[in-house]
Amino acid sequence: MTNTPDYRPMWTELGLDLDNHDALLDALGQLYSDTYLSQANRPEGMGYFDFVMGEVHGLRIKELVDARAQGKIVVGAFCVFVPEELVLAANGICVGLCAGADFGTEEAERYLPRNTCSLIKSFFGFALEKVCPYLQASDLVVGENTCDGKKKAYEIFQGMIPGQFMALDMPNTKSADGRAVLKKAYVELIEKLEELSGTTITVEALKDAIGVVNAKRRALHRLSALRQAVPAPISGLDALLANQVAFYDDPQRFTSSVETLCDELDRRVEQGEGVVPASTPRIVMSGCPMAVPNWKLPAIVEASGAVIVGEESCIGDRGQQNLVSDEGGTIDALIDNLVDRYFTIDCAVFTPNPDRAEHASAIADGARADGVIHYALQFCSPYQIEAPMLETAVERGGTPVLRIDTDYSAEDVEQLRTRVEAFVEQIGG
Ligand code: BJ8
Repeated sequence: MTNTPDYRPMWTELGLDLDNHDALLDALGQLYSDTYLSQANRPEGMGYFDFVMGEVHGLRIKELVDARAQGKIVVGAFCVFVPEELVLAANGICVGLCAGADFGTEEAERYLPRNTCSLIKSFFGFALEKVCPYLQASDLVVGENTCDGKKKAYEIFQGMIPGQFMALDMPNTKSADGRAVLKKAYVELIEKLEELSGTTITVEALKDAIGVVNAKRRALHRLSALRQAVPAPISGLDALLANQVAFYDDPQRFTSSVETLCDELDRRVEQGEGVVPASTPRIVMSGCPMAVPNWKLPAIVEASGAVIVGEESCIGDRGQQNLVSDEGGTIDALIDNLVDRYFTIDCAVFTPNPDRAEHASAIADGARADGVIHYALQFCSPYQIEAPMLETAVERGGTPVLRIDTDYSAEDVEQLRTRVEAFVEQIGG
């Protein structure tokens, strides 16, 4: 992470704690270099993503600050149920806030029980240590009422960012009533966005926004499809990075960068060129989202001699599957279209949630996976409880599953390595 221009005045103005922020950037820079830059045979198209990561607290934040100065709003979101389409249609920019680093955990545990998942502790830690410029640059932070941990944590969290927070009420069943709850939540979000931005969302603006986000998803679908090739043309770590950057970057620039990357991967596939040999064991990851810079388990998997060829995850296929129809001539019709698409996200907070296991099996089959690793964060009841059901369904289709529960700390790295290596040996043999 190089920070060539001096962003410190901007960070100070945003209210960051510079000492804490320096410590975070130092740790991230080292981690990025060890995890990413050390990989062999990377596609040239990853250069863009390396640049974005190098400027993730610099140039991108400056773009947000400049956009605000020109009258745009910045909206931070914790969940893929917050429609970027609505934010764009309200002359806004949507950024992901879910944090993936073990930072500020001790501080967070002053407010949260120790048995809270790492993801929640991480966004608390980032806020308390004042190290997240995305949070500081957001006019509105939308927190969705999904799992109990998030719901209850938001009750405390909103007191830390007074006037900045909005709770998005979420259904917990995929019923007609549940659909109505989601639609009501989206209507309320529109009202809030219009109030904040001083604009009225028009049919035309919303259709444009749907087009922009659909194009981004199409590009990511193309990337997913290319990973099905044998040999895999890109590492799982690099594909994960592209999916992570989707939450921060300008959507149009991101789309064209992913398309450029995919053109290169297309050529690799045509020439039978892989990032690893064709005999490399192929793994699909399934489970909790992996927010930047949560690369611990994928790095262990790929260092163990396997390649990750798909993710059943919100930062992956679950979050990006399906497009929104732009058919319809009213805002109400377009909100229905949004609900149609977002209601297909098979997050484990829904009950029952049979589609997720089917989805994981379909990804594993499509990607010709030799094994699936189910990844759950410790204390994440929704994903931990679904794990055995998913394992049974995927193994019924003939693909072995390894279940892993972990957190963001480095304490279990050696233990994980041992388990993953044994699994890779089993499926590769
Ligand atoms: S749609 S997965 S982004 S809620 S890991 S905080 S579930 S205890 S993140 Fe998620 Fe939206 Fe669902 Fe996706 Fe709770 Fe589990 Fe922690 Fe989690």
